[in-house]
Amino acid sequence: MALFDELSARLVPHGQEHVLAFWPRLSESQREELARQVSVLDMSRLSEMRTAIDLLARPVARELAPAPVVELADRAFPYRLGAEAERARERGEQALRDGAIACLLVAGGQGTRLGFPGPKGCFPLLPLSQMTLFEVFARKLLRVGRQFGRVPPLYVMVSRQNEGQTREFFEAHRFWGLDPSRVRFFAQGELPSLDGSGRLVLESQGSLFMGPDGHGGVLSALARHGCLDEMARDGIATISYFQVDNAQVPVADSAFIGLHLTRQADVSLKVVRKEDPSERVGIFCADHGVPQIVEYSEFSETQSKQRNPDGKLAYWAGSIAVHALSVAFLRGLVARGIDLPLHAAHKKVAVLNAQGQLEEPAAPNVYRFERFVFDTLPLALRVVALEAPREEQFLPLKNADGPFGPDGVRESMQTYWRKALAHAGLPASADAPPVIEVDPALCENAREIIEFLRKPGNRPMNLAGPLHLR
Ligand code: UD2
Repeated sequence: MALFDELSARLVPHGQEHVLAFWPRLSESQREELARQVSVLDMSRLSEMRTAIDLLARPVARELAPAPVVELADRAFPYRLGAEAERARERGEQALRDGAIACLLVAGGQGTRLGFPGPKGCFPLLPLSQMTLFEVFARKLLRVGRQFGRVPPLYVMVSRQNEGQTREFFEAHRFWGLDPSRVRFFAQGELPSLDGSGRLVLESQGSLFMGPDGHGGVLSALARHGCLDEMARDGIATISYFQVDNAQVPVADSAFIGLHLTRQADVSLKVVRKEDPSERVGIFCADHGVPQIVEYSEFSETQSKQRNPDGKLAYWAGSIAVHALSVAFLRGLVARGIDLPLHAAHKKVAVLNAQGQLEEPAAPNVYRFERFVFDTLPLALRVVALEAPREEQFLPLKNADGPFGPDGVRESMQTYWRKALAHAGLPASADAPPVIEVDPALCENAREIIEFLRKPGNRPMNLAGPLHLR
């Protein structure tokens, strides 16, 4: 059968024949590319996509209530964990010594809001060294290795768009001293988009408008690339999951991992106390008694603002997108053929008109689809949420400016380290505070830097100029 007929046979039964409307005008290579896209499309997903669109218009009725969280014992700087998490730390440390932990960095996003021309992990963030986010995580891992005698393997989820650049960046920097054989890149999947009539959207005459399938694509991507089997074979029971945007994230927090293990959880998460009801973080809560994260865009304003009699927000537990995931649990989902649900978002996207020209829309015109990793929560038998100190562990680089832009993030880092130094008896001058940078391979948080500065010889003599602690 000719290629055109083969593709038609796939598309026509689903009312998608318009995808081939420009076939006669395409070059041989354009035809090949379109054929590749169409042949890997899973047509059975179309109905799932339409359901996701319907859910946008008519969300299912939820019965929400706050869900239990293991809270901090003390929120005063530099913070204390609760007794249970503190006890669990030993278990987490043993797991790290045993090599039973893998780190998983999701870095497949497009970073549109930051407006940086490249993978977000290549962004030079630290104020003195211009260290990039990828190097920050690599150095944090090296530190874990020094502490526990083994550097956990690092799995990096990338997308088709940024895989090449990400790999090249790691290679150009020789993986910052990590063992390249212990760094595994794997590409997430892609999903097409639909217009208001449920038709596949074209971005050019010879290609569909595709996008990464969300960080929830991690489940099928880990399975497809054989990573879950590899982990099981290597004795890795737990994945320490984090996002590329969080510059302050502890990459393998022993207390958190230990709590996940002692409570025999399938999925665990970290939350911070929301002060501002409109903060754009997912809310950890229970729906009909089932713990889950409801994304900020799906949470009603009334609920976000609901307060307890003491005036505190009822739904205070904001997810910082840090998880511990049980490998056995994920393998179980895959074995049962379970994938995470699709979420639709209505976006403004320039698409082809019937004449084959790109047209900028005036209003949202296209439905894009993503899966969210936190949809593993309702599938889990046991879930644990641990409160994390915000200033210490949550400093995401999201936007081009504002508090979550590069300057805002650097400023918050400065405030944090200055506070830590003041606690160590080194108060900065209020008029001309020095710029401080702490090597992530040296110390991860205020408690550690205070300890470090207490050791003889580590105290900086001069607080007048930039202070690079490494
Ligand atoms: C995410 C959470 C939000 C909150 C916040 C904390 C979602 C939908 N929302 O918001 O609840 O916890 O983070 O900072 O997760 N990524 C991929 N592939 C994709 C899409 C994203 O790898 O297809 C990665 C991306 O590289 C980044 C992370 O996932 O590391 C977060 O993505 P985002 O920026 O879309 O999430 P955001 O800020 O809306």
